This record gives sequence, C-alpha cells and structure tokens, in this order.
Amino acid sequence: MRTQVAIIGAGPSGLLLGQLLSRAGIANVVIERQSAEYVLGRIRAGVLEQVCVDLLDEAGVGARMHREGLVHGGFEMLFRGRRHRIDMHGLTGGKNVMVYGQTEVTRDLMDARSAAGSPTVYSAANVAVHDFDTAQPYVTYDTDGPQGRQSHRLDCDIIAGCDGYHGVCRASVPRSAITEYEKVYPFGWLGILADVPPVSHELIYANTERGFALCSMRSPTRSRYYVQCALTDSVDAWSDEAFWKELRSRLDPQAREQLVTGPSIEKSIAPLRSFVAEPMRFGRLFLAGDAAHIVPPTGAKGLNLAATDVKYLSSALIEFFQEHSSAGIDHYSERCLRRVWKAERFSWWFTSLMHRFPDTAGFGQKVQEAELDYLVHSEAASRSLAENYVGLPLNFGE
Ligand code: FAS
Ligand code: PHB
Repeated sequence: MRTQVAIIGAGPSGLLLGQLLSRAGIANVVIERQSAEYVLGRIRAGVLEQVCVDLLDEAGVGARMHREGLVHGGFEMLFRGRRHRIDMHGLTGGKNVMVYGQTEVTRDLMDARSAAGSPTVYSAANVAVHDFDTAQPYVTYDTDGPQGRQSHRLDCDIIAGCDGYHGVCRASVPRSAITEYEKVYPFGWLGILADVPPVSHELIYANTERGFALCSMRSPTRSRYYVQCALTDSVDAWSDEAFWKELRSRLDPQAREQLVTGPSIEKSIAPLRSFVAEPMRFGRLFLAGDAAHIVPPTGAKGLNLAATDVKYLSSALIEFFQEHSSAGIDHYSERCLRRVWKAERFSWWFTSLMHRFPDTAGFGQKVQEAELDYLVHSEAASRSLAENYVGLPLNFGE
C-alpha cells in the first residue's frame, strides 16, 4: 500500500489532520491501535477555544457542535467560601469558549471520515515507523482477521505522529535527537461523568482547604465533575457516594444546595503532568498533540493545543504537496513550540494557583490566597487570565 501521509493515531489530532488533508485532496491513511469504540469511550476534554471551533468549522465538522455545544462567556472561581465570576466575554472584547466534549468532537470527525470513505485501520497491532530520516518512510503494522494475523507495509511521503503521550512515534526518535522537559504534579484528578443537571450554568473552579474541585458539564442534563486526589488513590476506592460527599464538601453553600447527584456513567483518575518534547519534527516524521506535549487539564488547553498543531501541520503539508515548498514544514516545529510553551506556562500557573500542594504550608499557602484575592479584584489580572483561557490568537507574537 502507498499513501502521501500516514497518520498514526485516531484521537482528535489524527482525525482532524486527516479531515483537513482529505478536504485538500491529499491522500492519507489513519492507523489506530485501539477500536473506534475504545477511542470514543475515553472521557477527556470539555472546553474548546474559538480557534479550535473555527478549525472544526474549516474541517466541515462543526454543525452538531453549534447545535449542541454550550457557548460560555465566563466561569467562576471559588475560594474562601465565595464565588467570583471571571467575565471572559467582557474582558477579551467579546470572546467566548465552547463547551462540547472531546468525545463528541471525535465522533463528528469519525463520522466525517467514514462518510468520505477515507481509509482508517483500527485495532492495528505492532505499529512501527521506519526510515523517517529518508524521503521514503514507511509504516508497518499487523491486523487480525478471518485469515488470522496479517502483516502490512504502508509506504508514504510523510508520517504524522498523532499517537499521544504513550505512542510509538516519539519513542522511535533517537534519544540524541530529542530533548524532553517534564514536571509531574503531586496529585491527580478524580473525574466523574453523570446524567444529572450541572450545579451551575457556567464552570466553577474551586480552591478549598480539602483541595481543588471543578464543576463542568457536557450538556444541560450531563455533568462532569473533578476533585483533586492523591497520586496513591485508586478509582476503585471511590464509590459514587464517596465522590459526591467529597465534592459537596468543596462547594459553597449555594452550590451544595443545588448539587444534583446520581449514578456515574464514567469515573477515572488522571495524573497531572507538564511535558514538552523538542523539536516536533524529525525528517519526514512530525509530532502533533499529546505525542509532543502534555498540559495539566486545569487550563483546558490539551485538546486546543492539539488542534493548533494540526492547523499548522496541515497548512505546511498542503504547501509541501501542492506548491512543492518545504518552507512550512521547515518552520512547523518552531511555530508550534512558541504556542505550546505559552499554554504550558498558563496551565502550570493556573494549576499552581488552584491546587493544594502537600509540601506547601504557611508562607506558600498565604501567597496563593493573596494571589487569588488580587486576581479577582484586579481587572488587569483577570484580563490576563481571561485572555489565556479563551486562547491566544493563532498568530500571537508572530
Ligand atoms: P490522544 O491521546 O487523544 O490520541 C492518541 C491516539 O493514538 C489514541 O487513540 C491512541 O489509542 C493512539 N495510539 C497510541 N499509540 C499508538 C500506536 N502505537 N499505534 C497506533 N495508535 C496509537 N484536555 C483538556 O483540555 N481537558 C481535560 O479535561 C483533559 N482530560 C484528560 C484526561 C486524560 C486521562 C488524558 C490522558 C488527557 C486529558 N486531556 C484533557 C488532554 C486530552 O484531551 C488530549 O489533549 C487530547 O486527547 C489530545 O489528542 P491527541 O493528540 O489526538 O492524543
Ligand atoms: C471538562 O469539562 O472536562 C473540563 C473543563 C475545563 C477544564 C478541564 C476539564 O479545565
């Protein structure tokens, strides 16, 4: 088999890249190690920046998002028992975010890809990438079918590593060619999804004595909640009742009163880390999304960063194939990393501000409280928070 672009991974990065390339007439094959059902079963991001919304529209998959997504102009910060609203819309000259789950984004992209008849290989085993330091890279993988296990080779011009933090692409780069930056946080997020109405019409980020909590949603009838938990915690040790009790203890009286609980339809613990791999290009191999960087989810940047990597990469590849110019692909890594590091900084800052750190007592705690108090009473500080939360413009600083 041969194609122009082999895309490894059918998460949002891989599927969005495939969609943008297919619409430009560039042949591509997506190779995913899990089943489509497994990919859709992962509950992750919930907030889209306008840049991401515009990209999904450009990819022709925005219709259901505009029908079912929730446009939010602000969110609240809860500390010392009081809620303070950050008016993103007012502070950023009219910008909003879209609350629409990553699962739905992935479903819309999968539906568009199958409608276009673009080739996707699910449940691929032993995926490996080869010769990406030459002009003739290729991918090998195995599939299991009625004839038993079959081995395949896909020759291509470009390999897009959209295979997430634990993928094979970054791991295939010689250690001498890559630099990795990492910060691991001393806590995780225990998340629950339940078909109950949200406690408020906007998100609530809480910093309480018992730790961080986040009240989010997927629709007016489906809520997504998180509580900061210990790294040693196991999701099996958390009954639904224990979760609701802990969440309730981290809310203000009004929210506590309005909280509607119910059976979880998903419950999981996510570790928090900041991670960046530099560069993001190795010959004919290009990393995008979580394959290249990870942010703590506090700033809701993970999915959005993946989308802007894909925007830059799809533009560069269209130029490479249609104009026979390598300017875009030569500039890809530097362009992505400028945006990635600004999102890493914001996500680290917001995580540091909103969580209780086991080893921070006394002075550090007082400084955190002072910063929260300053933030919600300073228009300049709130504007900076709002500007980063809604997402910096694509060409920021260029
Ligand atoms: P993904 O990890 O989504 O997709 C990579 C795909 O590659 C997967 O389908 C995987 O099966 C596949 N793959 C891996 N290895 C492969 C191989 N060898 N061969 C073929 N395929 C392979 N972001 C937020 O903004 N808000 C959140 O609340 C949030 N919560 C998160 C919770 C968890 C547990 C995790 C892990 C991430 C969370 N994120 C969150 C970040 C998340 O949304 C990512 O940014 C987003 O999934 C990035 O998409 P991809 O780059 O496509 O990577
Ligand atoms: C979510 O709804 O899953 C969500 C929202 C905002 C965040 C993180 C997660 O910062």
